[in-house]
Amino acid sequence: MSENKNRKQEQLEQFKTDDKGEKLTTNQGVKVSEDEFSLKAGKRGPTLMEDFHFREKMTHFDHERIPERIVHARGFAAHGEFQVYESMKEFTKADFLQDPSKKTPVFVRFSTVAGSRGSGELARDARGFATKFYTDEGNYDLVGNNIPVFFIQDAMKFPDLIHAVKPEPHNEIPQAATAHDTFWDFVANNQESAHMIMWAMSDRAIPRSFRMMEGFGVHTFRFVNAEGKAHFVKFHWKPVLGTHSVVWDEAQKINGKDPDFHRRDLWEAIENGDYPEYELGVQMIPEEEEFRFDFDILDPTKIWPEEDVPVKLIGKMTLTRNTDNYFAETEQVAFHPGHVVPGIDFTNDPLLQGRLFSYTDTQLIRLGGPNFHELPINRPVCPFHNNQRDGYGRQTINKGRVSYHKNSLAANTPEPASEEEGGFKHYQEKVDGYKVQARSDSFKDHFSQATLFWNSMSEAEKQHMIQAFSFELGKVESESVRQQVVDMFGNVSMELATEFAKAIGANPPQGKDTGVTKASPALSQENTKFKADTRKIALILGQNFNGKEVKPVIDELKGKGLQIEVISDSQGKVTGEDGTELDVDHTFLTADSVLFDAVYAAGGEENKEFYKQAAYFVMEAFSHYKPIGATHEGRKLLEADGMEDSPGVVSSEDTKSFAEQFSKAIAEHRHWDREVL
Ligand code: HDE
Repeated sequence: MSENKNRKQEQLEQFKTDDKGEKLTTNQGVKVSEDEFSLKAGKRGPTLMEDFHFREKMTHFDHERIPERIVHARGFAAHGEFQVYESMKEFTKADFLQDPSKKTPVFVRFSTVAGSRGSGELARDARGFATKFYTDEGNYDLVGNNIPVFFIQDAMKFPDLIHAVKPEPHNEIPQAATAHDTFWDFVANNQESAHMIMWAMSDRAIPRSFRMMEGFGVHTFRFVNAEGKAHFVKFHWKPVLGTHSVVWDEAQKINGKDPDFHRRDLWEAIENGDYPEYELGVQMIPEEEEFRFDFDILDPTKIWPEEDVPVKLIGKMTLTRNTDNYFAETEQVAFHPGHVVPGIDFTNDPLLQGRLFSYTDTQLIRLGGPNFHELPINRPVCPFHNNQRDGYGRQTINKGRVSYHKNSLAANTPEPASEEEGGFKHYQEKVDGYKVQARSDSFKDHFSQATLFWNSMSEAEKQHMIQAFSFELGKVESESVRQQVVDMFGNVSMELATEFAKAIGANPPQGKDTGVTKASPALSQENTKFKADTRKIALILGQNFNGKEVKPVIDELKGKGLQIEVISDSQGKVTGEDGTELDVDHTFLTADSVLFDAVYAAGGEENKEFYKQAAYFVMEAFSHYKPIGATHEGRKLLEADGMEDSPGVVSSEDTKSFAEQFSKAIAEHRHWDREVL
């Protein structure tokens, strides 16, 4: 494991312990002489209560679990650093956004939303993308998702949304899936969800990797500079490797073959030194221009199209270190959108306002009391002083008699800091209105941006969405709910709703859609970055393969930053006809094409069983539009179904330009223009 030290790492070091090589003790420090057999009255007699080691060991075990997060239970995290490109002084006084030479430690947790802690990672779902910046002015949490909008506009509805999406209450089915009646019933009866549903039914909801997805703060926040001038701001994370997804059939299979696919990918990338990178982007709107748009900029079901409000890339985050202990770090980390620093402030987005309550509240039950900020992973790297005292699990030993303000016995300290001294001053927004429980009229257009999203998709992406709606609603039992959803999405796009209505045997939608013709090219993954770096190739090899020619190809592909794993029919080694020996990483039994980005079939000795399994492997990868490379006997695998001339299939008799062509095909990610057989 790499040891990239930063201030947070140094702080965490103080809490780490390594039991290797030590004598076993109780938690009281008493050395233990027996750890296999409890104390009994006679070898075959009853266990005695006075066996304090047994009692302590069992009690601790009985209490090992804490409640999982009510949402985002399944997550995975890593440490890293953030650096701003140039000072953002003009817009914000946030200290960590001033100095390009300053490195701010971060801890990032990615998650799915609906599934339990043990659920498969390739569920069709939004992904959480929560970043804790350990700044010199205190912790700043950017608690975002990989989708820039949300299902609802007001936090009041969050419990309803989550009740509808979670497994149904009578039988706890289905796990980590939206394809069931209560979810779609919620959607049809809460039509503000339309835009978010378009994203959830798109490829965004089945990312290839945590390293290849965008992140969004979702809400509109405020940047405030030293002069007190404010800008509305939306936050974006842009992955350096581009935004890429798997296909739905593949996602479902990955959940069976490797339910840890995403965490394994992140863990291995970091262990290999392929540090995941994301650029931080901001969209900013001056306070005076709040009403310039045809949507309300406080509405969390709306994006600010990038073509209208450009994303300014202001810095980069690099994840450089895996955790030492999943529970202590990933499970105990407590994020909160209300953890802000001077220079970053809130807006009246009613979803954000409600979140400001929920996150502390949930930690109180999950982490068992008000002292969760003292857990090593949650501690700021700057000092903290106040008059809060006591509570479960208190670790700080506050000296002195004074725990109140104002006082004279401690010279009125700890004392509030002035703004110049770094004291947080809430942005002074003028608020004037009646107390009402209502939706603003400016929040009532639920469909225009959903149509904008549809218009922005490529043909392949549109097909994937039609299939996603057809799958999800195909699992809904209530005909009435199915029809309600068809009619609802007729407002978004008649084309989309008519297509999936056909697939699920519903009536076509009536009426007409919004008629919005605008598109936002930035929304299509077709316009993302394409790179071959770090992509995983399954190399299919049999005994007596052409070692002389294949080995240089392997070296060249590795040189281009690709990861290669050898697949064969049995474990151990494969030996080329020239004596080249390679370790077999997996057999056809322990691996599957869905776990790789590309397949390179280089073949080997004739063997019917080998070729049967290899042919299935290649065929499956082909059906998921993946790049296929074939040389030598491997080329035979392409003959059967006439794959040879398809896009993204690189087959070559001589290996000279093969690696070059193959890695180009890999960089393209998937070959959607391929006719799948
Ligand atoms: Fe969350 N959300 N959320 N959420 N959320 C939680 O807090 C909540 C929302 C997000 O890796 C919970 O510590 C309400 C939007 C992430 O630990 C809880 C509302 C966005 C994570 C909670 C929302 C998010 C959470 C559960 C509607 C994207 C995981 C455990 C008003 C901007 C953080 C916890 C991690 C977690 C409440 C909506 C992102 C219950 C009430 C919108 C990434 O407090």
